[in-house]
Amino acid sequence: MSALMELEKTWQDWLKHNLARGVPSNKLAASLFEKGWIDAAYELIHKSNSNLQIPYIDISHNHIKLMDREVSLAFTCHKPFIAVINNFLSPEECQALIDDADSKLKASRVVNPEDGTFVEHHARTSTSTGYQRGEIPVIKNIENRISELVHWPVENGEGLQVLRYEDGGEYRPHFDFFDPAKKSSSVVTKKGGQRLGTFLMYLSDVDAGGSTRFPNLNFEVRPKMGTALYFANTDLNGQIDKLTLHAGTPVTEGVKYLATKWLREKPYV
Ligand SMILES: O=C(O)CCC(=O)C(=O)O
Repeated sequence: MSALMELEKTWQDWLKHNLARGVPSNKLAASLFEKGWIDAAYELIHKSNSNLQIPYIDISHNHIKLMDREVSLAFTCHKPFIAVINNFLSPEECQALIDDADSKLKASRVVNPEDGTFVEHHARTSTSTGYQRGEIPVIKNIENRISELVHWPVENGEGLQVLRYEDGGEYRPHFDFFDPAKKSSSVVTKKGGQRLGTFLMYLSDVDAGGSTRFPNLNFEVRPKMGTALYFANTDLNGQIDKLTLHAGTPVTEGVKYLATKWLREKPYV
């Protein structure tokens, strides 16, 4: 059953007209979404390959067969777009990332909103290490898998980061997008443009604490080895979405390992 075909003829004509004049499908989908035609909005996005300006996950099925792995959607939210993806990484991949990262970890840093430099900050008390894209085979495979799932080029991804949070370690509420109102925005978007999406992968089970919490949405995702969490930092129109405020809550028992991948608007070179 096609939700797009169910639209009234005037809307179907409106869509045809705007697609023909090159309006990006995500912007047209935003209008359908505002009308409450959510299935039609997603169908339009899924059917548009070339004129989409945002990453997307095909949520039309609960299980998704990727080239090298079958994953499943455990949770989705429409605004902002959020998906929890089970079975994204194998236990061996999680362990390989942990083993490689462990000896390289240093205090994590955040972007200084004043000048765009990276600085240590009490709001982010983990240790971490960053990789070049494709730096080791396991990362290359994971980057290809992310790219296939979110329909976004590998080249638009920042290098993967692996983080370790020990007892009390946290990342206080923050946004991942670059706020155009902040001074640093022009510096940090020079390479790659806006951070459109965040892809988090939990590499370990954690006994207590360490969830990823969205305070403006009143829910949190608990860490589970191999599970991934994706959220769009911008809405369908490409505008930053403040509902994406999120935090890594303090780990209170155990150790949390996480891999983070940020997806940019343009190639990140
Ligand atoms: O640790 C978490 O669960 C959240 C990590 C995070 O917010 C980030 O890397 O941007």
